[in-house]
Amino acid sequence: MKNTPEAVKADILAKLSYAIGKDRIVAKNHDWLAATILALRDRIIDRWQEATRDSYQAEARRVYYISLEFLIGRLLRDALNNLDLNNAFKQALSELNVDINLAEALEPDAALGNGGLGRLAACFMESMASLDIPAYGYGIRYNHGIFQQIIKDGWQIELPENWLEDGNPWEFSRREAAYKIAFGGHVESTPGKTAHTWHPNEHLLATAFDVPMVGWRGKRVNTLRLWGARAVDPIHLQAFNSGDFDGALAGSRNAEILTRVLYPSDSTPQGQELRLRQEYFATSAAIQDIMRRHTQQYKGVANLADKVAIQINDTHPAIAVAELMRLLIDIHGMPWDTAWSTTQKVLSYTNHTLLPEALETWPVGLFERLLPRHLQIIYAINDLMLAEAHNKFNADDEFIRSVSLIDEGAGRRVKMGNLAFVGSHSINGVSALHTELMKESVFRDLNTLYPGRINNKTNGITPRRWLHNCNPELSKLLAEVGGAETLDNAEKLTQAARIADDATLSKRFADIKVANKAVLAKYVKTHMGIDLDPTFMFDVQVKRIHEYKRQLLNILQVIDHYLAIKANPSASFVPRVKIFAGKAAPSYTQAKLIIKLANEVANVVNADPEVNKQLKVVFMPNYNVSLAEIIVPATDLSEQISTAGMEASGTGNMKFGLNGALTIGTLDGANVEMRDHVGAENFFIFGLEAHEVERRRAKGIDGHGVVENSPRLRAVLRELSKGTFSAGNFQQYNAIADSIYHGDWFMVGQDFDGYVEAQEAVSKAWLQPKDWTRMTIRNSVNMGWFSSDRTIREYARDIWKVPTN
Ligand code: D6G
Repeated sequence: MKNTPEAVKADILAKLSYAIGKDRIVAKNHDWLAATILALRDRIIDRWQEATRDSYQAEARRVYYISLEFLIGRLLRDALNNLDLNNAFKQALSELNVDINLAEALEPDAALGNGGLGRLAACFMESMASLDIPAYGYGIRYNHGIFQQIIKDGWQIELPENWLEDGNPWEFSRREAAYKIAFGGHVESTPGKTAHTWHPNEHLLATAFDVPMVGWRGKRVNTLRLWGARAVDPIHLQAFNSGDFDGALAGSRNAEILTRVLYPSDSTPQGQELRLRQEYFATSAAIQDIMRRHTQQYKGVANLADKVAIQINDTHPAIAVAELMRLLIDIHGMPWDTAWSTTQKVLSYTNHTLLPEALETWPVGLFERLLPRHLQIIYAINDLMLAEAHNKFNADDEFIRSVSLIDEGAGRRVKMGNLAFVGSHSINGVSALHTELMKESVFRDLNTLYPGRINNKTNGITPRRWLHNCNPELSKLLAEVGGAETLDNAEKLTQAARIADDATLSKRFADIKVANKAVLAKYVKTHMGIDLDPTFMFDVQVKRIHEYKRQLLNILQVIDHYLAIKANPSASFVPRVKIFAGKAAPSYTQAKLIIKLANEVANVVNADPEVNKQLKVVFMPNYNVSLAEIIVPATDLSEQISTAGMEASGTGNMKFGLNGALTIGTLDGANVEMRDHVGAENFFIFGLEAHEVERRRAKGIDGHGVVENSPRLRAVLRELSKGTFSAGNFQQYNAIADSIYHGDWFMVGQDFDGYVEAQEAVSKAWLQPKDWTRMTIRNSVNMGWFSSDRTIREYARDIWKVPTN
């Protein structure tokens, strides 16, 4: 296939006519987008098939990444750049009088994820293809990705997001990959036999939709397989004909509900059950597909552990342990011990959080009702493990309670984190600090029982999307100075360090930032009507809204700054724009109140002529991957200010650093390693450290005392209760003040003064533009280690035992 602009142009026109059915005289931008994607897709498919052939012929070990989230965002730009077809397509389209940017903006942002965990899965898919690993992603084809956020009167409102409404030209439905997923019923056992027969009372079908994942320079194209749900019998005709329309369509309805939304709210028992059903659905379909592919090729499962490596992304797919055991024993007739050692060799688990509420547990009753055979298997694994604990250590009750797969307190529950741990040969954390804390806290006793399984794999980001695609001018400069190989190996970006010592190059570096800020300012003006001045410092905190991420700390500091300006309006302050964006979980009331506060502070600040010449505040609605691609390159200061010990890694921190933002942050997650790489003198650290947080919590915190000791915080909280940001409603933010006064769990009060001081240090640094630029360059060129290529090489070497290229 030719890739000249002429050839591309002819192909796009052919697609427009024969696939879309439109003449160019009436074609709209969405038609051009579809025709462009189809023309590009043809250029991907050959490589895709080659990769499929290659993995069959080479009999190589395949890697499977099971994740309930894949936040892939738009795919057009990624694929164009990774195949080096950007210019050819741009020229072809411009000859057709189509603005590629306008067409591209119509591509839906595939938001099959919530935040960092899902975006990590997407970066990993790209890196696995770029490193030539035969890898498959498995997830769910949710009809509605993460909700669309609008802000009304300062409050978050959730609207459904309809990314599939107009079809998805990237996906291929694979009818041959359809699996029965069962629920409920009972289990039949035969005395003396390990294999059992499960008689479920409910079935539905999982059907595959494949999306190609293109690696850098088109090295390899892998598959992201997303499962849709269908009823086994879409309609019971007899019931329908007898007038029972609801009953006739119940199967279809149940199947449809299953993949409707990502993260059904689990505040109701129905929502909880649906989530467990989703998890089992996706995991069972993936494991059945893996077994199908393997047996098709190797005519049996004896060598499964040699040929298959499955990564469980967080606890959501942890049921894989019991499902793989079930299939090996009940369907393939493997003896228990062989099945167990096979399962452990095949599976590995990534832990993403130490927050107890995020380490899933399911009521035993629910489990028994939906997955009776799996519960039996889990009990059997538990019995064997607890016996081992007794034999090895003469374990006491507390130890047994901690390692057990069943939580016997307040209603019996199955502990999915523990299940994933015992069923895996590798359990990894996502930053050095997080991994250490994991060993000391959640998995302390399991780590004693099974030492050596816990290891660290610090997260990473793909430099293709997060530098080359979103910040092409900076990518060009870095490659020009550091060498073209920096594009292939981001760790070589250090070769561009001399930019910092060269006045002309430094100026170019700084100018690129200003140009990116102008693009963001224009976006904000168009979408929100707010004027931003690109010479202000762009101080940004964008991520999910959560108390531990402490957007509140940031907003309180904004109020402190506002009060300082009001007290002395003629003084000159470093001009800043405070930018916030992020979604709060629909049932997370406190997080939604924080969004309200951010918006109201923005309204007051932006409308006050005494203040808005030196300070602006913006809350950008509907944060998603595409918005991040505009914000990240335009950021001067990156806010990574979580309560120490609570952010497992973070990946936003890396994206900003790579694009030349300075970080203000706590010693949490990957911030610690980032500071080590870029040098403490180029990083603004403040606040309590993880062990101190733990110590204070254990001792108990006098919130009133904390506020008493900080006059500035006191003044800020007084302002909240005066109704300045709530049109005179004095009670509006009581819950926020209470969170500090009553225990200050997230250390917002205790870190406030330190944060304000660190912000003052930032302002001081900004006043020395040459030094500031030097620091930003040092941050950018030293971030290459945080490439997801490095992370994936480590997974491949230490966990999956597969080669990389
Ligand atoms: C992907 C890539 C395509 C291949 C298909 C089925 O869509 O080339 O034919 O998967 O492959 P298996 O699932 O049968 O391995």
